[in-house]
Amino acid sequence: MDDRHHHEVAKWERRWIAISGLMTLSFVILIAYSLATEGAHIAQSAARGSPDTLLQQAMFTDPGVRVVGPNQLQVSIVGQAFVWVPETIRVPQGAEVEFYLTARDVIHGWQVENTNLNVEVIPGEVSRLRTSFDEVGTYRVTCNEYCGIGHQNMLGWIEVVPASQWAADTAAEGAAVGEVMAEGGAGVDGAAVYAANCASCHGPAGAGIAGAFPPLAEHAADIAVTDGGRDYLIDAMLYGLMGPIVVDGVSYNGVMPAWGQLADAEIAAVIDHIVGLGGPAADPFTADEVAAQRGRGLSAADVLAIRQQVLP
Ligand code: HEC
Ligand SMILES: [Cu+2]
Repeated sequence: MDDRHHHEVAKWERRWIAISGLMTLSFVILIAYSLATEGAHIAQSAARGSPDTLLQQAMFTDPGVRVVGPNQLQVSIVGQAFVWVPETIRVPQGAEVEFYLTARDVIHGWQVENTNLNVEVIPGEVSRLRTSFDEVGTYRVTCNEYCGIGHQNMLGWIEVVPASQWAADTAAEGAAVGEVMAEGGAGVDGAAVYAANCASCHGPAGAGIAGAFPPLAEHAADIAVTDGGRDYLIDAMLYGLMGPIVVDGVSYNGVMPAWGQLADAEIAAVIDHIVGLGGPAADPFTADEVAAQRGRGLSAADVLAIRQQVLP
């Protein structure tokens, strides 16, 4: 073998090793720079378990902002296709905020734009992240892990307001911070039931997704004022709905899960909520009306047959 060839090859190998070494070094410098200027925001795993058990924790049955100490907040967020619950979070400038995030269905990515806050949100795991926001403003939150057909709609907002304004707003809202929802009875917040159980498919404002999930805004109210429509809406909640339907000229052939596990008052409240999303006014639904439809043992296909009679 000719020694010259050996030298030639060795020379190029040294050059490439130097180039890759420089690349590694520049990556390390970039990381060090961002740690120095933006601080480290590395999410820790706070809990692991079955997704259902985690979601039953008070923090997640009622996600949102809680005051845990002077200038200290705890914020819990549930990611689900295709919404962050709650969608908007308001925090005071400079407060210590501890985020707790988990997912209801598939993996989502919680990314706060123009910051280095970026957490993989995993079903069966609670991620914890501590931070504070020094500048007043509104940050958009996106989902950066593809999670299905409505992924691009999965947006949220963090509003950072001056501490004085935050104190005034939360005093005005009273119950909105801390204990949010009264148990059962007329105190049930239909909007919260909707956000927690329905928004993932029908959208936060009930607009639906054409061809996949029917709209409820301006549609549930039409059903409610149709003969037999009230009982049909309750049946659809209690027993689900399956099979081909047409809403506003668009065909759907999906499965709507049954919601019988919700309390009567919650079902009444969530129907009031969707009826209130637009369209004709209807009388409020009552827990008694819901109770009267329980125990009929209908299947989702039976509910479709009822729909065909009510909405021919
Ligand atoms: C997993 C997705 C999903 C969730 C969550 C969901 N729905 Fe549905 N919903 C559907 C689908 C799909 C249909 C249409 C079923 C079909 O094609 O037969 C539907 C149909 C309906 C209908 C009937 C509309 C009509 O024209 O007859 C109502 C009312 C409704 N949903 C309300 C709700 C409410 C209230 C909640 C929360 C308690 C909820 N949905 C949660 C998927 C969902
Ligand atoms: Cu997502």
